[in-house]
Amino acid sequence: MNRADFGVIGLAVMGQNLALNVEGKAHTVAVYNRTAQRTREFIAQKAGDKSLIPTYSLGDFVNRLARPRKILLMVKAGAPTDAVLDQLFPLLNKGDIVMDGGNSHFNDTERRISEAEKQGILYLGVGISGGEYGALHGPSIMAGGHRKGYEAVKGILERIVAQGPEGPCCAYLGPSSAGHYVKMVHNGIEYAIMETIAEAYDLLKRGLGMRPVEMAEVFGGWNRGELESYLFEITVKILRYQDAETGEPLVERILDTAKQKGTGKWSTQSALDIGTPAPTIAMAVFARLLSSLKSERMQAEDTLPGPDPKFVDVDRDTFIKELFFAVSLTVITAYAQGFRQLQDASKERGYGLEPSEVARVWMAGCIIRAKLLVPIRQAFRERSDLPMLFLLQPFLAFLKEHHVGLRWVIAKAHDHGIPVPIMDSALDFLDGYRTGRLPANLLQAQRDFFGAHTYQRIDREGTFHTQWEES
Ligand code: NBP
Repeated sequence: MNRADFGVIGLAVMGQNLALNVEGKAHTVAVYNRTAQRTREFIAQKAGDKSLIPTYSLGDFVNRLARPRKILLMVKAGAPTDAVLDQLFPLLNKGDIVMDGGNSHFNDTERRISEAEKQGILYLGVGISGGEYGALHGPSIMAGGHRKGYEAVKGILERIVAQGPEGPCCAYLGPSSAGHYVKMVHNGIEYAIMETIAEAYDLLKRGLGMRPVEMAEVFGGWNRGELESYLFEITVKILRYQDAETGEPLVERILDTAKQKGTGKWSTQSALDIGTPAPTIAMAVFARLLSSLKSERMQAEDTLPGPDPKFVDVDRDTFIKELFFAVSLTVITAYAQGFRQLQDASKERGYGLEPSEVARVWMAGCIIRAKLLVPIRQAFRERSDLPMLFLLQPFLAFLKEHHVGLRWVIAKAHDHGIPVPIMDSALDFLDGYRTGRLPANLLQAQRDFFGAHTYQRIDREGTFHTQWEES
């Protein structure tokens, strides 16, 4: 019987394209999907003369794989993934390799690794980024879990991922749930960058009165410079896209309610759990939540006071120039917070993450791929324990030169009542980080006043409590 050297479970958009990608690199791929019709359609439409083996039961799927089996799971995260694993594990043998390529929560991955270990299955939590196109042509893959399992699939993964300026965009990032944790923070940074771009769009639109095609020119110019990245590239294409029915820019016909699948929220929840400040990523999640209150916002627009959003006495070219710096600083801050979260999580969870390696894997294939990752990687190569990107060049010089621009843009936005929560949070984070004495002394006094929570002093050692008033 012809056996496959790779197997894919889950034939929605990601699974199909990854199966085709692996097959295209001279492998025979066995495929299985819960709903048989999807498998039939996939084979009928996409298989042609390809080396794909359709299977219609997990038992058959497992039997058609050469050992040790190499299986990639691309099903919906959460209960569906558990449902598949519950059926799959009993069918496998010691030494088989299971990769979960879905956006699984890192706690789920740790639990599944423990389950797999009982049977000697080599389990990998594998974050995959790049969407539908990346899955077919070259994604970025962030792997974690059983190292020996990774070594067994490394050759295949390196051939199917995007080839970046510094090699294939995949790596073993650490034990346990390291891969899924890094993917989660990747998505948190993605939320923040997307929201930053959306704020710039709003300022250009409502502040300067620009049309989408004009904005496309602005973003296109930025994308040819230091902000060159996938998210700016697609924004330019979106702004240029005309709706066939109305002849207007399609973006202006899209409902302004942002949905989410949860990875940004998880990233923020984990930042809170490990006690790392990542307010810009958190604010991007809250901004999406605020956007979901559409009907309330529509009512409030007629009720709550605020200034006219249209800028007066603002030179258009000057504003666009400063906005570039404001956006750049906010984007760098999102990366800075994300990398700091990864470093803190790595310490707490024992991942042993190498930030420069994470930057390398993000250089191509993934949604946050950007030219900026070149200096970011360099910074972490110089100092892998660098606590804050802005402490090193070229980021320090850029901040020195342009923080005034960020302040000015935010001030203009506030003067005109245009919300810029991500830019705000970035500036507040930077100002907080550079403030040697924050007003937290007053918080400590308040905590001690009402809860006898004690405080420390700056002029002597020890822990103190004060009876703040006569009882
Ligand atoms: P979906 O996330 O939409 O999942 C659909 C797949 O899950 C189908 O194969 C479906 O089988 C299967 N499935 C479900 Br739903 N419940 C199941 C169950 N109880 N038992 C067995 N199979 C079940 O597909 P996707 O968008 O291709 O994403 C796959 C994974 O990759 C997800 O974890 C996603 O978060 C992650 N991811 C997606 C992207 C992206 O751009 N879409 C990017 C990166 C990562 P059925 O056909 O029988 O319903």
